[in-house]
Amino acid sequence: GKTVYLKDYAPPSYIIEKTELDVDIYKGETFVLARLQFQCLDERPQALTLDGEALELLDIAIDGKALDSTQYRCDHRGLTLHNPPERFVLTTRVRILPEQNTSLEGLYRSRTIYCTQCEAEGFRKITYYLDRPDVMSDFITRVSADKNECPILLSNGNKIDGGDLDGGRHFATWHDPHKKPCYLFALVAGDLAKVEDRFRTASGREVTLQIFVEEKDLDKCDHAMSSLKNAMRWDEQVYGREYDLDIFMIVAVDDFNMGAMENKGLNIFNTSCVLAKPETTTDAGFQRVEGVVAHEYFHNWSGNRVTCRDWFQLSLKEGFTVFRDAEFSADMGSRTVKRVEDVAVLRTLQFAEDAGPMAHPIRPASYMEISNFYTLTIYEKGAEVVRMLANLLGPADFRKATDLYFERHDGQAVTTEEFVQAMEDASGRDLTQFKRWYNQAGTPRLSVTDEYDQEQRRYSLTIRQSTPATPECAEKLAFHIPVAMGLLGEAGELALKLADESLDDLPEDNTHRVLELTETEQTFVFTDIPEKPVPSLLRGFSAPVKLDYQYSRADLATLALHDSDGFNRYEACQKLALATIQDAMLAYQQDTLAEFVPDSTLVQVYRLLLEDNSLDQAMLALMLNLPSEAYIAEEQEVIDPVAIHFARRQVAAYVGSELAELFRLRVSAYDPTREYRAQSDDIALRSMKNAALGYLMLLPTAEDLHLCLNQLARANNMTDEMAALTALVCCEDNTAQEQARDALTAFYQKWQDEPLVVNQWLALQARNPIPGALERVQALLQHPAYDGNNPNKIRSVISVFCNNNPLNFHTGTADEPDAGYRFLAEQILQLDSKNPQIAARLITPLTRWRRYTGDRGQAMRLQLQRLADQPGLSPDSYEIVSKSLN
Ligand code: DPP
Ligand code: ZN
Repeated sequence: GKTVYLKDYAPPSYIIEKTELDVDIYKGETFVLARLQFQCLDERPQALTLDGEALELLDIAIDGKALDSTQYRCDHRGLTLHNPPERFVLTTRVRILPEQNTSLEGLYRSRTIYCTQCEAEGFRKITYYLDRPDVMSDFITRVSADKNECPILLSNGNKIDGGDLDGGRHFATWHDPHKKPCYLFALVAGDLAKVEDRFRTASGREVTLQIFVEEKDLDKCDHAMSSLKNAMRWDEQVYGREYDLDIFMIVAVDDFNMGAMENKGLNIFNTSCVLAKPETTTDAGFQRVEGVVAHEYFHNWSGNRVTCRDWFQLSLKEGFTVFRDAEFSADMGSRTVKRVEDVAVLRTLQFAEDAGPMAHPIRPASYMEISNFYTLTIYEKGAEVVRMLANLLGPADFRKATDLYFERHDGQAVTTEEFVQAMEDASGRDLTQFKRWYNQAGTPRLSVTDEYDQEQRRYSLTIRQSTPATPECAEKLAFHIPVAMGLLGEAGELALKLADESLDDLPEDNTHRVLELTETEQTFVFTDIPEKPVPSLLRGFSAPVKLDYQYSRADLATLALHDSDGFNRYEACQKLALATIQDAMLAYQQDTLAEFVPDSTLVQVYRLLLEDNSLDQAMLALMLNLPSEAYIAEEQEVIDPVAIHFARRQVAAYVGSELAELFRLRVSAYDPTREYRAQSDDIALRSMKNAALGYLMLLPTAEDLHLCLNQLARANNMTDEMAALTALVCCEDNTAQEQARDALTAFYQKWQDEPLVVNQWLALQARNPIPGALERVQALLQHPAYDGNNPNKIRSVISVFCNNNPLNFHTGTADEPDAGYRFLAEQILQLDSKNPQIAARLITPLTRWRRYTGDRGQAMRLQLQRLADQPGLSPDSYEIVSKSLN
């Protein structure tokens, strides 16, 4: 593997002013004619190398004159022109094989549709080019294909020409008036149906909106379309950003490595992120469609109009755009719910990444394969860093700063430095220290201690920060960390005054402060505090850190029931549940789990919450949700997945039986024929009712089983149908198990023609914790519903089993405890030569081997070694394997 370093960045020696492509699609082969207008920027180099992979060069000419073999050189990485002129037109003609392209990068075929994926470095599989984001060009693309097979021909920008050709073929020509890097290029050809709508921008321009899908999916486009219009309006109102072309197109394809792609004017989506209707799509699915449609749309400004100079800057567009889409979703639904869901992902998956061998800062200093860096760190932690900036600046200055950023850099390819510079210039704040968030990896840990002085009525909080070593850096400098907080007393929130604040400066809401931690250790002193308070710390999860404070269970109950900050109420529940589960883990290790009775505080708190009618039901469901096995694992020094599973289950069963009456009320009070709406209050009702059902089905009575089967039979939407099926399938009760087998078969028969529903059916079985999962998963791989070339299917079965079924993945089979690890390695090896991007992603669970006890860790390591020893392993997989073994 060859490593690329940020410090080696050099601007391109040539730009490509104009790019003209003729893409002629035939059965089995496609011809790409490229005319590129090159212009040297400074001193003329001796050679110019263009990127190109898997291309068969047929013709090559400069300024119309064919080159002889002394004038260029071609290899498997690209094309080198010797002694190129200062300014010239390069014409190349290549042959490519989309039908055989299983990597799903470049031009490929998904079912009947030809489509492209160019980010990050896929364009080089279409033609020879300067495939780097700081080369921005004007694109004219002419596509031709058989008219019957491909009646729809699309590319970026506006359609400027089209018509029939000989031999039953036709063509369309598209021009994109905005200069763009080639990673934003897109082309689609196929037999597609469309839904069309219109949007009038704030300045009164009419934009045509089109969603292209296979005919059978026309009934699943409404939600994406309304989400798109909401996103367009929101970006005008919140960021002052208007859309800039006459047409905006979305195309749905079934085979896609990512969720979706923001190509200029022609977004290409994984069907899983665009299609939705109540019968086939869960509430989570609806919310995902809304979020991803908005995310890709928002990229039009944060990514396309202002793009990245190089791929080290990926978080410039991704972190910012995730922050934008999260705020959009918060405004469309429930803000606290959205925050809780995002933080849960961040601090299980991203924190684990930050503590593992692939840890990297949100602006990495090096990489081997850029597609391995589309990570939770770049996206989710990147978004947290933008969120901290937004909170430090406040709404008015943050808006000033983003306006400045967009205006100053419109049409440019820039770095994260320029983003922070705009924040500094607009606000006058010095963000020098804050910038360490961009360069240092690892999750900071805050240890908080406090002291109350009754006589002086002073309360002091001492906060220490430390960040563990990560592969790129052992010694960390102190971060600038905003800690939002308040203090709870007997009668409620206390008025706050820091010792160095003057009475005139006190904010209007005097019960809330943001402490800015900049030193390794700092003490904040509050005066005139009448009693020893319970501190509510890191409200709203104001920074991506771990926080330790020795709360008593009574303190946690106080916060869970009375904090004004919704996030911290949830957080207190999580901490309380975590402590209870940790007690149970201790019992497990001492072989006394069967007799273990949990501390009653948790159930007392849950009961009071359930009886509080004023609570948002979605928040209630989240507060009652025990920490996930992944989150519990993230909190363990050495991970014991078996203890975690059984301890968590024991606590869940206890909660379920103690509160059974209240849960039963929730389930039976719900009318399953109630009309489905994907609105947050309805989603909230369903989520609480289904959480209740989940608890009841841990140790179901005959009545509970009946409630579950009734819901399964009568549900008019996939959320309720899937919740009932899940509760049934994961229930260990013998009667339930018999019912579950029939229900799974019936469900498949009912939904076999809906691939996205079949994916959910596969995923449910892959994550079912009941012993025997590996055998079940192996059987699923032989099922007609499975397709080993389709990323969504691979994710639904293999990823879900290895990531979301820790008990079975880590215990294997009765005879072979390492069978899960070997299974994963075999799947990776099979996939690696076909689709290296997806293969490399599958490796993640094995990379965590150091966190597990001796035998397990070594068995995981052995499989990594097996991958490392494989001749011809892809660079993608090699990078992850080699870094993990180091
Ligand atoms: N498709 C990915 C995203 O939108 C990469 N840009 O985040
Ligand atoms: Zn993105």
